[in-house]
Order: sequence, then C-alpha cells, then structure tokens
Amino acid sequence: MTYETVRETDPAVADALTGERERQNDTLAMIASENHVSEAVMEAQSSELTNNYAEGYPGGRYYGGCEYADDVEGLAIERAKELWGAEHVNVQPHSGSQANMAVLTAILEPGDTVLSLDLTHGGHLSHGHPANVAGKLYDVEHYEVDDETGRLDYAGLDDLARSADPDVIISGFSAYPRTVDWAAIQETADDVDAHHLADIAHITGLVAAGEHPSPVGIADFVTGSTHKTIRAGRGGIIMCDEEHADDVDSAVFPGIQGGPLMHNIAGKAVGFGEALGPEFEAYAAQVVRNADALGDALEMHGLSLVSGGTDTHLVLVDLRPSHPDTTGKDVEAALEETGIVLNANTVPGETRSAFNPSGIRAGTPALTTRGFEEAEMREVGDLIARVVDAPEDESVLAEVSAAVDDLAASNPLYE
Ligand code: DSN
Repeated sequence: MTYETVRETDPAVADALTGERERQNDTLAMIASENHVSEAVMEAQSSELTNNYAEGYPGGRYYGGCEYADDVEGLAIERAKELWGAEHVNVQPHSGSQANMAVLTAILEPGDTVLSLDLTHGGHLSHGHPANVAGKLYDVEHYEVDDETGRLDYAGLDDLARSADPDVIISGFSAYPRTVDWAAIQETADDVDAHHLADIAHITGLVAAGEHPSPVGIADFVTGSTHKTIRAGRGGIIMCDEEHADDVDSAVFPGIQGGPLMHNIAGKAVGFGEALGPEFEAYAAQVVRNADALGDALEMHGLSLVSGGTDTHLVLVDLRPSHPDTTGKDVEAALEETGIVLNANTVPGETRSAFNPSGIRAGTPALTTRGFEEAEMREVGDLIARVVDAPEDESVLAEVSAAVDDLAASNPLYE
C-alpha cells in the first residue's frame, strides 16, 4: 500500500502510516504475538465493509444491506471450521480479550470463581487480572508453573481446583513456551464440575497446522486471536460445540458487542483461506524450528530460558541467573535501538515489577513470515546476546544495528 489517497487529504496520517511500513520493513519484529499479514489480508481489512452495519449473524441481521457481509462471515466461519475442526465458530469478537469476556459472560454470574494461570507465570490480563474487568467481576484464583522446571504444575492445579471449586478453569497462555496437556486440565475440570476455556490466542496457527495439540473437542470453549500465528485479519474467534452455540453467540452480540467489524472479518476469511493452502503447514513448522534455534543460540551464550527451551513459537529468557543487574526493560530499550523489537516480560517467581520485569520474551512468527530460517535465527540469537551483555555500549549497539540492517535487507517485507 502506498497511502497516496491519504497523503492527498491528510499528510500527517500518511506520514505515520508510511513510517510504520518502513519501521516494519527495516526492523526485526520479535514480539511473540505479532506477525505480518499478507497484502491480501490488509486489502480486505481496508475494504468498504468498514461502512456496513451487520448486527446479528449471517441470515439473521437487524439491518438491511448485509448480503455481502453474510457471504464474508459465512466464508470465515466455514474456513475456521475446516482449520480447527470445531462444530460451532463465532468470528465476531473484536479481539482475543473480547472472545474471553464473551465466554465468561456466557457461563458465569458475577461473583463466580475463575481459576487461571497467574499473569507473571505466563497467563493473560483477560484471564482475571485485578485491573481487567474479569478480575473485577469474578472471584479469581491463580495456579502457577513449577518453580524448578518452569512447566505447568498440573498436580498443583488439580489440588487448587479441589479447594477453590471454580466454575471455570482457563488454560492457554501468552508467555508459556511449552506444549499444554489440554486433556489433563479437562480431567481436573470434569472432576470439579467446572467449565474449561482454552485460550489458544498465541498458538492458533500452530494448532491449525498440527504443530501443537488441539484443545478443540476437549475443552468446552476455545478462544483465540486471529492475527498472531494464524496470520489472518485482526480480531478474535470463539469455538465450541453446538450445545453452547446459542449462549456464545448471544454473549458476543448483543451481550458485549454491537456491530461486528465486517472489514476485519473479511481479513479473517482471507487469512484463513491462506492458512488452508499448501504452504501454511511448512510455515508453522518453520516457526517452531526457528524458536528452537533461537533458544539454542541464547543458551550457548549463557542465557537462561524458562523451562530450559521451547516447543512453540516463543522463548522466555530469565535474565536474573546470568545478568542479575540487568532488567528486561534495559534489554528491550537497547535492542530497540538496534532494530530488534521484542518485549520485557515477567518470569515465574518475578522479583521486580510488571513494568520493569526480569525477563524478555521473543517470538519467531513474524521473522518466519519474512523468510528467516534457523541460520538467521541463530545469528539473531547471537546479536541479542551481545546486547544483553552490553546494553549501554554504543559501539556494540552500532555493530548489532548494522547486522540487523543487513538481515532486514536480505529478507524484505515490502518492495
Ligand atoms: N498482549 C498480547 C501478547 O503480547 O501476548 C496478547 O494479547
């Protein structure tokens, strides 16, 4: 996109849009929740459907003029069913957080009990953090990962479920690098008569491609976002059995949302279509191999990975064992100067604060989209380690910056 029309009417916004395009082209996006969608997805998201109001669902709208909205939403739903094998799909949530809120309002009353992973152990704000509406409405208990192994403590979760007697157990995480045993959590949910909501926001693409086991058909509800590893239009998705379909649909609309963002749903449909194509499985497999290669390189430089490695698209580095005086924010800021963009992250047993935590999280979905393979990921790991060792050394930052420029130029995103 060239933004020529915006430039004619609004140069200030056109400058920002062009700047962002150049930023993405010239830097290495390693925020684990980000990806680069195709030009086709972006075109669909900027379509005339942004003007349409389609409150309701395909074939049952509250306004006229929805025949093409029906086509697009129907395509998104059918493609999602094929990708994840769900009986019922709702593609209207504006985000993964909205998808979670819709499921919670569908099955809970205020004051009911939610059991979810602590945010500092890899959970998510929308799973009941006190600052989130879910934390204000519900009584929230948290389970944790094992301090020693950094892996989910399924026995601890089971014990806690028996004492907390939750109405829902939330699984699925935003900073957990290991394979999740959905069936073990489902067994606990069954034993305590709780619903099970599996939030696969980060790993939607890995699950669709068979790179991570699927909770669909195991958990009562599966939520996700559609712009991360699945690389489709921005937003959320809910999957469930027919038994829960009406409750979920009415919780999304009119429960917590009004008109769906039909232009984004068009982007979801296009991205899901791409993910059904022959190349997506190879892409998802490369995402995982790349994360593994990145983790190996970081470990070779003495950095400590939470859980000792990764099975997914991300690695979580605990800086405390190797660099006790360096914080995640120090590293995030120094890396950003060089063109490597990732985020500071809390780690299990966090001893600093959420704003200036002790770890960094790095993901490979976006770099894999632009063609990076294991050799480049090992090089990126070497560069990250150099910056972690000397975040204030301007000559190191300049050398890393030059290497980042070369890597970005060899793997261009946009012509
Ligand atoms: N905030 C996103 C992440 O980076 O994990 C998830 O919503």
